[in-house]
Amino acid sequence: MVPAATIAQWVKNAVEQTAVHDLHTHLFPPSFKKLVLWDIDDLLTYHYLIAETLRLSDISYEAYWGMTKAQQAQHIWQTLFVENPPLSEACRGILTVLSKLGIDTSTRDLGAIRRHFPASEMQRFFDRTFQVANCSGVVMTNDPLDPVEREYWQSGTEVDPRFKTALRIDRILLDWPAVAKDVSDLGYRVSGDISGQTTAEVRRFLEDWVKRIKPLYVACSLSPTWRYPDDNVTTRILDQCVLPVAREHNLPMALMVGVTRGTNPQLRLAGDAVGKSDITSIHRICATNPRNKFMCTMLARENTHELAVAARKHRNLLVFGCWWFLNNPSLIEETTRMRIELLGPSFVPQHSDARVLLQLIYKWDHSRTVLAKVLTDKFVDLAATGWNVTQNEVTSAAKGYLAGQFQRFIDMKI
Ligand code: HDL
Ligand code: ZN
Repeated sequence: MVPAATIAQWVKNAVEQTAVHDLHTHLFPPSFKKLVLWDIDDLLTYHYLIAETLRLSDISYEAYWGMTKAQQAQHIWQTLFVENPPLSEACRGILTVLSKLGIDTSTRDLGAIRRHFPASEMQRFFDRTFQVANCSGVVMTNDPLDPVEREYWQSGTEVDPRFKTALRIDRILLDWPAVAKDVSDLGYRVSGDISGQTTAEVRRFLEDWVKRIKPLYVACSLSPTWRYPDDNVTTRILDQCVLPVAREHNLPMALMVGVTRGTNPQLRLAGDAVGKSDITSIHRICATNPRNKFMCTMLARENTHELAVAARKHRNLLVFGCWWFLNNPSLIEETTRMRIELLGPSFVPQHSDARVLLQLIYKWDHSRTVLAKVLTDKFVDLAATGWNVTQNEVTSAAKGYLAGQFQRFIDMKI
């Protein structure tokens, strides 16, 4: 029987040495300058840390939002790293980034740390980050209704090949009829009601953006109250516009379910929360659209188990990631262990959700550590049955979890 220590080494090597293809981020290529976040001040003003700071600081929301980004970063550093122990996952992440980049934090002096990130070095940090994170590529979140981003696409801006696309359609699905004017202003004959012409024109809008950005999948985030089917515009747009276009182009529809937007508006992007969602809707949408492929991640821990069971029932459903409030070591371990036990190799354990380039370094370092721990246990359990575990088998499993399973699902013809 292969010794547990040997298996542990095989798993550690395989997980560390396998390049990850990160299937969901909010990153942009260096050419999308106005949308790039990459340095220490961007890291510190990540919305997770804003929420944590405003719990410990006595500053008012107005006073915080009235600061410059540099002042906000200084206040967050002082509050979370100097006056308090940086114990949260988001704080630890920043220290992991700095450590992996060889930056000394012993002085706890933000000014000294800032000097490692001159604006002129941005491009070099792109290459260094992908290399340190061992990441082969990331999938962006591309919103054609964001005027700043749209301008880059319509002007033919060059896109670094490491940056793949995903067509994000929250507003099309959730903000009808209010969004109809924005779509109409782009030259599509749509109106507030989902009448015949509007349906055809929404499909044409989707088709145009599929052709323009060549997405790997179409995505939307949904609230805990989302139901499918429902007697509302969201279901009609899904059934009459989105799912037909996705089917025609063999594109998965990524359903990211469970976010309650703007629970505390004073926190802006940091103000979203989580709610338990309806798993029956996932079963129904997969079962009634057997020629569509669906990716799904759910934000509530309570939905994790039933989502993994749902994936066992629908071969057109790919479960992915420990999303957002689940992206913490304790919950990544619990979730990944349970998913391997229920799904074996056929799921994607993690995505980074990175918004700031350097986050790739910590989000993947932390997740790889947990994945390696769980995968070691599972292969040791296999060896205990007398199964002759091989190093190739371990390497193949790691490659599947970090890139292969996603690619297989993208390529799959249903
Ligand atoms: O809707 C989403 O894609 C979420 O990931 C949100 O962007 C969220 O603010 C986030 O960044 N989570 O990590
Ligand atoms: Zn996201």
